[in-house]
Amino acid sequence: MRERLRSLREICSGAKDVLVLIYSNPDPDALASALALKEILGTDERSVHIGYTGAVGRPENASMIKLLKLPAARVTEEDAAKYDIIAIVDAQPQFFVDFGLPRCDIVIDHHPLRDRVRAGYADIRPEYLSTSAIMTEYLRAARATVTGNLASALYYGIKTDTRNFLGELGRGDTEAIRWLGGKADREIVSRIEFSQFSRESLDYFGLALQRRRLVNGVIFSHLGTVPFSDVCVQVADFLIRVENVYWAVVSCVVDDTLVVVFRNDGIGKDAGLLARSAFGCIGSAGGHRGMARAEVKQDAISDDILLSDDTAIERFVLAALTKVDPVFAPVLKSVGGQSAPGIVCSTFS
Ligand SMILES: [Mn+2]
Repeated sequence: MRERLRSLREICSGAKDVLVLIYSNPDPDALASALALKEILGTDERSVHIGYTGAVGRPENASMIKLLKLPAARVTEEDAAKYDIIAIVDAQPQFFVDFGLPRCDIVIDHHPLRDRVRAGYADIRPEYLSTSAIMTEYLRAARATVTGNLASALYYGIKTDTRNFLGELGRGDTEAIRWLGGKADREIVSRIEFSQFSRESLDYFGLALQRRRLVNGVIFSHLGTVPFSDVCVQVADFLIRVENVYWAVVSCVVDDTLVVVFRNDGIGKDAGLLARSAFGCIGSAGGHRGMARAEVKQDAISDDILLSDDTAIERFVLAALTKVDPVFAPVLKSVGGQSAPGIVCSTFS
């Protein structure tokens, strides 16, 4: 670690402005890792800024930023271009699809390596479940001051990425958890954890329950227009936990996009395949066996089906699903829709 720390600092020698960049919407592991890197690289002569390319979505992430006073802000491509050094944490340059990276000097991440990373300094450890655990090692090697806030951020970052320490923890993760455990402020951590739902989201939960269709273990609910698709995800995560439900599909409309979120009980089903087969040829769709998501723009849907028409969208979504899997047919029937023969999207998309 000493050697790594030395080369990491060497890359930054002479740099006055460093940007720690988080790809897309900031999540706890990325935020905590960025804060740790700021602590390691910041000096009297060098300022380190934390920026993200997306937006703060989930209420617990907003609450983490607020409670831990995290100095993170959204950055544009133009902003990023002004820095001497750009460091990426919890992501790799190849992940950046809708953001033109002006440069990339440092990469510290735990995701599997997708492609060779071109950066002055790269530390990628797929055997770790979080970047926060890697950053904890840097802090320890640097003998840096770890405040209660920084320890809490890292502890929560690991907790989130390991799904409450339940993942297959490696030695690095376990050691970081042990070390941070005594330093993190448990009260702040639980306050962040208990802000999972925004007050506004309660209205959509109400709507979701009212509009739910539950037939033979398949539950479907269309929320109509919502401000953020996160609420759609939260409702789906909730509905799949209902007894004897093995498929939960929740749809909503955000701006000009229909979002469909899939969850199942994980037994002999493939949510990603279903999403791709039903919507892959008219929009973007994908995911894992247990959870998936599809997004379809209004332009890709025929003119007589408007995203603002809740009944038409319910039938449209369920008809597309029924074409792929007949388990959705009874739900489609319950909304007055009819299954029509049609082409199933390529399952290889
Ligand atoms: Mn992570």
